[in-house]
Amino acid sequence: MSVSDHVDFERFIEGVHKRNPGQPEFVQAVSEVAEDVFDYIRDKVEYHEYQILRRIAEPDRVVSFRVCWEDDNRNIRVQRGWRVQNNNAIGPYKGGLRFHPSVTESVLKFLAFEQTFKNSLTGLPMGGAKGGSNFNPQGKSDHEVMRFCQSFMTELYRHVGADIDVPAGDIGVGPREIGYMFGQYKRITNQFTGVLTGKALEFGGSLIRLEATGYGTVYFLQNMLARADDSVEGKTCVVSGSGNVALHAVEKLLDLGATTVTLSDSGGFVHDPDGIDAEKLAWVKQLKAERRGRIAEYVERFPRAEFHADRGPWAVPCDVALPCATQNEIDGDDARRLVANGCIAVAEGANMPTDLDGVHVFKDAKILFAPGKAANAGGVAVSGLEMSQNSARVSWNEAELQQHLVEIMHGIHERCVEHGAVPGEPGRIDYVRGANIAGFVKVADAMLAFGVV
Ligand code: NDP
Ligand code: 2IT
Repeated sequence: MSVSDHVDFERFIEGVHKRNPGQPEFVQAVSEVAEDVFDYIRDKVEYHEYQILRRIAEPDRVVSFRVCWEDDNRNIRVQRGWRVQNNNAIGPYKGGLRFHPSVTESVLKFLAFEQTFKNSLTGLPMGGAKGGSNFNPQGKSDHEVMRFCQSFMTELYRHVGADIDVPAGDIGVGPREIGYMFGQYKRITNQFTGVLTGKALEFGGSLIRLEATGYGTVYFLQNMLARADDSVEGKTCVVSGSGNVALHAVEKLLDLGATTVTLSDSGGFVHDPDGIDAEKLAWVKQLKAERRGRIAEYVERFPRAEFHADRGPWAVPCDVALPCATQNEIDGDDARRLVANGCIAVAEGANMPTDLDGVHVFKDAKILFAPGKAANAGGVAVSGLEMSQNSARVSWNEAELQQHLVEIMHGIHERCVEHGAVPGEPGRIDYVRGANIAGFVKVADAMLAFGVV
């Protein structure tokens, strides 16, 4: 960036800061994208004249609402719900719902902003949105979760629709919650439409949607390593999280001959130096899905492993790191530790798990670093395929869908390579820059076609 471009960039970020007080995650996500986009649009007058980035960084709308529900002790509980519809230039709004006590408007705005670029990268016609609530499903009974989901949908239904906005799952929202919300939408509207994705197979869900984010993240890793004449086989991997994304990433790593030595949750991480094999993985899946237990229980069942409370797994030496839990779980120090311990590749299964300092550490160290908006796009891509199947009232078979997912992840990798070449360093790809620019161009060109709206 030249000095005057840098001044423009600083002024832009200052404006974002001022307009979004108390929303650090949103400002962080916009800053990361703007760093690359400012450089790219330097000589592209129309993007400046039409204020494209400024407009993408202002959500189309933020809907905020009260969600009341009654717990099992008949106490009335009050939660906040939101849907952030960021941009629908290239398709209906699309993005998950997150139920977690850490959810704020800032978190959902950052996620909806990122989703806009991610969905564009998939090549499918989907705009960007995100929603959720500060409701904490942990420790709640099935009936409490059901009542909450029904109450949440009783407000949300008026803002969504198969051709308007199609939510799905995210942290704290899996098949159980999607079932309750779909049931309530159908009941209120008397319509059976593809208003949510991540549905069970019996009522319009798609095969491999559950696996798609974790598998896709590993496919992206595979593409990066293949381009560097390397492969996933034989790698030692550190994975965080123990939810949908983490466990399916571990499953695919195992398939491809890599060894995963860690898993985590908000209580801490487990380190299993022998590796998490198929039997152990099946046990963790059951622990999490059926018993909704804590990862600390792993060491009771597999005593050669160690549990470390209140810490992430980033000090464990590895070849590859896959952060699959939540935002800002890798800071600059974690990133420096990973690099010092010989990590050669990072693929983000979670959204924005690396903070800005950490991103710069990985970029400076020139390791292979795949940002979430590229690496974890497999989930929303298969959601897009679920929408297609719902519209056509068909169900594709597993082989077809697997093939689509592999091809879509390959296509995203190609788009990153096309836009991520580092000047003066032949062959090197900056995947962050590649993803930001490739994601931006499609949305920006659609917005230009619409004029000022
Ligand atoms: P799950 O709810 O299935 O699992 C989340 C995991 O992350 C749990 O192990 C959870 O631990 C842990 N976690 C959540 N919040 C925190 C926190 N504040 N600190 C430490 N650990 C935490 O969610 P997913 O696997 O679906 O989502 C994981 C990440 O992947 C998120 O960033 C999500 O946005 C992203 N993602 C998800 C997609 C999907 O299709 N599901 C698609 C693309 C991205 P605990 O149980 O203790 O809370
Ligand atoms: O962050 C994400 O891409 C998701 N949670 C999946 C969104 C979706 O609509 O499938």
